[in-house]
Amino acid sequence: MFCYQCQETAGCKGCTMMGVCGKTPEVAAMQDLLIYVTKGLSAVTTRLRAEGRKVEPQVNYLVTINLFITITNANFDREAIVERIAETLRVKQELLAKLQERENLPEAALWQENIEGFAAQAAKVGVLATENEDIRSLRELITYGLKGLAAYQKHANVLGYENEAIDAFVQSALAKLLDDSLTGDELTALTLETGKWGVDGMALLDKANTETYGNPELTKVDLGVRKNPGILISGHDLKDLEMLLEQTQGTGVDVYTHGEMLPAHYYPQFKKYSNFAGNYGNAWWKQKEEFASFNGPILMTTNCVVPPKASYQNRLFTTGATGVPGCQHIEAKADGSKDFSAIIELAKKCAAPTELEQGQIVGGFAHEQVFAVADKVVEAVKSGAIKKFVVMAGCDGRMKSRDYYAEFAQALPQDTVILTAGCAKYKYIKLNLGDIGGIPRVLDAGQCNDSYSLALIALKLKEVFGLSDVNELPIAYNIAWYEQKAVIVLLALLHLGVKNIHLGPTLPAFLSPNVAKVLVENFGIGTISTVEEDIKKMIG
Ligand code: FS2
Ligand code: SF4
Repeated sequence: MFCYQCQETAGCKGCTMMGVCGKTPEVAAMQDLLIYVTKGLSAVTTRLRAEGRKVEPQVNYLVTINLFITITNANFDREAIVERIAETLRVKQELLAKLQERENLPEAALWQENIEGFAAQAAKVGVLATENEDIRSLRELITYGLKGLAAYQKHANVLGYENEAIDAFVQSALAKLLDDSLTGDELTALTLETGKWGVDGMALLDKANTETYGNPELTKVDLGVRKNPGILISGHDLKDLEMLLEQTQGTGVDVYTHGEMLPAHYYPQFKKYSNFAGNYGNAWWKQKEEFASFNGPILMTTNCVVPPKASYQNRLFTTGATGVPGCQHIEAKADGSKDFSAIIELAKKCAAPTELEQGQIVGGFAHEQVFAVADKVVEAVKSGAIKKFVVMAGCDGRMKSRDYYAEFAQALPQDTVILTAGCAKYKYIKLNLGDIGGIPRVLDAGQCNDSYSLALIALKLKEVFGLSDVNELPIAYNIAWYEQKAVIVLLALLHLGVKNIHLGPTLPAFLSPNVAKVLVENFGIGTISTVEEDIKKMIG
């Protein structure tokens, strides 16, 4: 196996024996093959569109779910991935038959095998199949950006929001990754174009979320526990949460959020559920302890899943793109609805959660909530009460080096405000960093996709202050990354013209020295050093 798609990759180079995340070589091989056949399918759909034919939404969904499944910590179930490969080959074969012109299609578009032939082909089509280090780096950078974009597309799609142009781009870009004639410059241009579509994808999801559930608003979320048995729901899928809340009404079972599901509490629509009890625990990597002490069932709607301990494996359920062998997977019915009764019945037999902490988290500072207090914010900047904003969005992770982010947040001067989104927030959101004239010093916009809100807030401030360039704002970017959704967020920020982003705790292993040089020279991308040095560099 060879995988270097996430920040925790072995030795900051690549996982070759076993994933640090727990991914086995067998699962890695099938994920490589799933990407390969999805590129092949995309070459066919791209040709169909060029011939003026419509590609059905179901085919677009197949591409997005396939990409999503291969994101770090989403799916560890080899059999489930094998099924996806077989299904993708079946759909591709049908579409191939509709093409008028089959000449010059890439090999991946024509490759067809039964399950017995999967392992041999997987060994030929992994990341290292591209020999040139820089071309490989650009191809993977684009692939990872597309995986992140696909995850956001999937969430928008389940809420009934579509943008065929994004699907067409994703598929045409996947097809281009099979084209050996593309130069480094052409792939660099495609990387930046992926960022443009990343902005569109996040805008679509923002519209889907806010039109369906209302605009996030200032909210206090309880961290303690109640006396009823509970279900813990994690990941990013708000539709799954809505269905679970509906189905638990009147059952005597409470629902708690974990990890990236915390920001669901900020949406007005979810406040009507009296059994929506609060947030339990922290970021994804603390699952093993926190799922054990939760006592009740856990529903993982997306990554990040940590392969479970035996003590709670029978309480862990997966759905959507996630999968863990030995855990029950809840599939959507044809109309998109899901039956969570098995989870609810199990919850009724479980003890209430063991309390980890008490208190509250304050959040809900997505674009509309910040715009609502824009006058106050602008006044605080003008008076000098706020000297700088620091965007600290992104991901959390288990490496000790990430303690840097908690220390950095604590070392920031009192006249700075942290803008955050994603699970990175767990490093400092409970530190009681205070407020500036009623404005909390940590403004949480929501999930990682809500980094889009932070970009809108920056653009609004640029407008209010009459600036011509977003980089003239008193904003520093100190972003923590882990998996591929952070890649699309980064490419989106680059597309919006944001420069001098610090990316840590390490730069991606998939950036070759030459590709990293292009990012440094054109966008001023850098990484982190020590808290003291970085405070000097970023805050001055
Ligand atoms: Fe955190 Fe994991 Fe949000 Fe990532 S829970 S690292 O999936 O997308 O951020
Ligand atoms: Fe390694 Fe990350 Fe790939 Fe898992 S996702 S195998 S930890 S690089």
